[in-house]
Amino acid sequence: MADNLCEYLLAPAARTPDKAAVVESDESGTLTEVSYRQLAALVDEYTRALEPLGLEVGDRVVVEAHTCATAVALLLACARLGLPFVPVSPQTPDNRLLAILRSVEPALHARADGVARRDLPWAGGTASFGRGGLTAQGTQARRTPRRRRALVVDTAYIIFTSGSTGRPKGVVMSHRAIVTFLRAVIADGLVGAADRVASTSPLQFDFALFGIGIALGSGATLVPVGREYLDSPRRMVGYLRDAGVTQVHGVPSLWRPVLRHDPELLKRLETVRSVVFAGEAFPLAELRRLQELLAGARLVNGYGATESMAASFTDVPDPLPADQRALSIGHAHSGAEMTLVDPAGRAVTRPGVVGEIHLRSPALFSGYWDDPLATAKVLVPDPLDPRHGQKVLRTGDLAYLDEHDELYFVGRADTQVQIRGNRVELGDVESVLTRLPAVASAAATVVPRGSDTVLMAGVVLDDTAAPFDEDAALAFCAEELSAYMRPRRIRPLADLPLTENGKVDRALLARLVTGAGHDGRTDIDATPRSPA
Ligand code: HFR
Repeated sequence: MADNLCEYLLAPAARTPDKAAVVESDESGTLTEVSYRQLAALVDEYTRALEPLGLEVGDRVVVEAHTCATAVALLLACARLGLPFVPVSPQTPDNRLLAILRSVEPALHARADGVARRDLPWAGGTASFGRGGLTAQGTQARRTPRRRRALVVDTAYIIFTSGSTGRPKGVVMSHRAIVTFLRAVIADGLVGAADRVASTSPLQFDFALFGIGIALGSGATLVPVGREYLDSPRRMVGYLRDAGVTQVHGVPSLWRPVLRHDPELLKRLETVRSVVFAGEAFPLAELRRLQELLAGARLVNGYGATESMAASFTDVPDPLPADQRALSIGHAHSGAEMTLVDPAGRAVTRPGVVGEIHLRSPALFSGYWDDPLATAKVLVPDPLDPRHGQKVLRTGDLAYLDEHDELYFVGRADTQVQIRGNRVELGDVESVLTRLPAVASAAATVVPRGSDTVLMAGVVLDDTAAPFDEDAALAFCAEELSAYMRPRRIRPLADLPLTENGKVDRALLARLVTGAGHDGRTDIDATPRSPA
């Protein structure tokens, strides 16, 4: 059925079999192409290897791999057989992988060739897979299947989000949801068959699945960029250039090293015609520099959550107006709609009024794996008319409308920072800090201090910067920010701390800027530095 994820993504194999589906570098660093025909042959081979293992529609398969042709082929083979895949990256720590294994109880944990075997107290079936095929060990004997056919309402994949609070939540996405979403985004013109789409996120982040989905769904070419190419600006730009990449996907932190250490390199990316960034707001000072250096490239602000993969794709104005202080997240992709709802459940339609984004869409997730309570909190009756029974996604994100009916992201409802009763936008504090001459990037966070919460900030300096003068920085903040928004301390950092998916890790930042030592005492207990 066309709405099966595998059938949808392999469709180009019939039309353009010899076109490159995936371009990747082999161990010697040589770029190799895998055509749609070759990818389809790999999917057939893995399907034949999986069928005799006694797996049934709905049985999960954990796939541990980097984004590469064989991993894509295994994801598609699972999708063809109605086996939900659960992608994890080799960097996933043992205890987190164990928590995922214990939660989804997979029939198989498949590891890509080259990924180290882990010694985990887990007794399920395992497999290894690569160009030579898939070999399984220890799967249970064939049992009489209760379900024979994979339907579009069945689960295509389960992505575990880092879940800011407590245990990781498994976002369950059906074939129908993800295929409907990909079709809409491709129809909206984000990518075309002539594109070569670079994917830079780890496989357990659905930004990686997004790259696979829109590249193959549009008959374009996927260019996964390995971690070894992302650490050095020269290697990253060289790889994107050699592979003839036309569209680059990545979180804002992808661009931070090259913007800081070697910005002129970006002028060599003549083939890059568009950049899609997602995951968190792109700091405007850095975005302006990226826009200047990638002259003429289309910059797209992709907004959304794993629970619907994404919601909107909004072009950054070129040039970004100097007085613009926030990026628009525009309108939902075709076939979906974002509305703002106030705390009383009423629609917010007046410009400038903050409300919580609710997403109506056929591409919503099925629920959190094995967690009906968490599901009920976000898949809610439509607050604007609960009678029709159709659920909407309560995103937990706050935004306001401008006079052109465009949405502007303000922050997360659960990380709304209140300092002495005032709502603080960390982004506003960070954008003031990036105006300091020596500061390349900045991040702010709050740290509890007794009954109070104190605002703290970390800054990353330009290579050319003189030693950081905290007092001068604090004095600048005193001129630019109202008292309750001034950071108590501003600490220089080598780099902004990042989560596994490349977003700024504010919990780690809090520990770094308070210099919490082993004894847990922090130097914040010393006399406060910011001027009265
Ligand atoms: C997110 C969600 C995947 C593929 C997301 C393509 C796109 C988007 C995704 C990635 C993600 N400006 N805040 C933004 N699934 Br396009 O980050 N998913 S998530 O579930 O891990 O996190 C949350 O991240 C959202 O609820 C927002 O709070 C925040 N966020 N994009 C943006 C953003 C600001 N563009």
